[in-house]
Amino acid sequence: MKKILVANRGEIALRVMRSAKEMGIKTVAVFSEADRNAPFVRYADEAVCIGPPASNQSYLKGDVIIDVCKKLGVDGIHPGYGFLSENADFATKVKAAGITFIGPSAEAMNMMGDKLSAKAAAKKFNVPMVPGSAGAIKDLKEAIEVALATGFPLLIKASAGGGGKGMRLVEKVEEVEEQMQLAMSEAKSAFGDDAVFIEKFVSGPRHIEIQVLADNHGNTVYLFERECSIQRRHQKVIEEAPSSVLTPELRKKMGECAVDVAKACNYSGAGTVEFLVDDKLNFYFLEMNTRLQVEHPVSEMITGLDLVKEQIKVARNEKLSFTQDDLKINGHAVEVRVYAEDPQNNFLPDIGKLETYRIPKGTGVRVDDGFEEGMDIPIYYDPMIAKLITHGANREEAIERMLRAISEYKIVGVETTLDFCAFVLKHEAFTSGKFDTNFIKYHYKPEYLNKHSADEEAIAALVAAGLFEKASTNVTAESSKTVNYSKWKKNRTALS
Ligand code: MV4
Repeated sequence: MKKILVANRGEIALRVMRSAKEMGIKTVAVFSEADRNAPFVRYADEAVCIGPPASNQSYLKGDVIIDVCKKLGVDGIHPGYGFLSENADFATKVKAAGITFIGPSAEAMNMMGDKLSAKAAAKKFNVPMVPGSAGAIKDLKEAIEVALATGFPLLIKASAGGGGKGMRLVEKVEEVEEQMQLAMSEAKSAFGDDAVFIEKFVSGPRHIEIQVLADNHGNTVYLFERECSIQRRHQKVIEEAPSSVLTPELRKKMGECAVDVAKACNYSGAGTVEFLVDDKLNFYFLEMNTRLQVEHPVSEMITGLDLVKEQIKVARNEKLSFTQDDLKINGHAVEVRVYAEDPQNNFLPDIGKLETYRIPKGTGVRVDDGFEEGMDIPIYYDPMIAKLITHGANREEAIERMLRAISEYKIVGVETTLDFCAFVLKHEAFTSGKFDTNFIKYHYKPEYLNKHSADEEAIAALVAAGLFEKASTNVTAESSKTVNYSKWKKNRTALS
């Protein structure tokens, strides 16, 4: 493989190209008109504009992207995450054009893209699953029978769904009919497929996923777990590896189940098997993601592997160069997603210019970003500015390092989720490890971040009273963890 096209944008395009470069592989970027000045476009050896900003006129234009490959003599496509990464039709067309799709087969994508066929495949390997319907619910009569056999509360889920879309909670039998109809019509309009199934509701679960890697010679390994329970409306906020609740025995059990799921679909490359883990540490297979995930760096930090390199080697038909026994967990890694969103305003995307943009540095800090100072955050795409990852000898050190890195990160021009992440990282429920997928719902209120303005008002009052110099040590000691330095400085200038 001599030349790879990255069918993606932003931080992940850059991250993929870096690994390709290390392997001596040339890179091609495709970009929309909104991304003309983005770092990933400049980083690539060649770059081609493929259309207007809207994704469906650029990054989702599979045929246009394949044409670029043919013109430029590209022999592999890396799809990143999102966009075309889990599109089986695209993978089929890429293969038909004689280009290597750096990812699993279209068959594996189709099987795992549909939750019911994924569960059917996993069942053959006795992978534990939440009790519920064996297949799609055909009619109301069956729905009521299955509901009564399963017990309440239960969930109706769309087979084609993911990320919580088309999921309905049902608390008593009288609600089954209405919720079935709603679930089916939601599924039909969102995915063009009204197949739904029933699962017993697991309350307060953890979301723990296993990274797997498979070659085309029958070797499949697990690269341990990622704890992804800290989510807000199905959007992950903080991820870490390893999870603080898994014992070595449970880790091995879940890892082996994940390998079984990968084998069940003849998986190739890097993939992720998602599980729910309940308060008694029972685990249940949910679904498999057939792509490189946003949060893959935490797995890289604890294993020392470069997952993109491994993907490329597998796509070149190489054998894995290590076995399960060679893999060991080294320390602890945490990732926070830095979004251009306003945590004070219901996390609405906050678009604008990165007037000041300075990233944290130092021991154990990794920043995967796609922006530079002076750039605008485009409105057309996901508002993630960066992923900030820290690694330490243990969980405490990784968290301390993350708080230090967050305090060094200087972003002016847009609101970000950095302070919100610091709030979570300092919370007792997080530091103790005793949290589940309801953490944000239970523990976060926008007022909790108002410390800024409270501090600033206190400082203003002290300055006015001529006491600022004397009292400042106390104020900073109290507030240095939450005060955004740039705002602080701006205010001081305004006041003095
Ligand atoms: C569940 C569940 C409880 N019980 N299934 C949400 C997204 C989709 N991938 C699966 N999801 C869930 N499935 C049963 N039987 C709770 C969730 C869930 C959730 C899962 C992972 C991470 C965050 C979540 C937030 C709310 C609900």
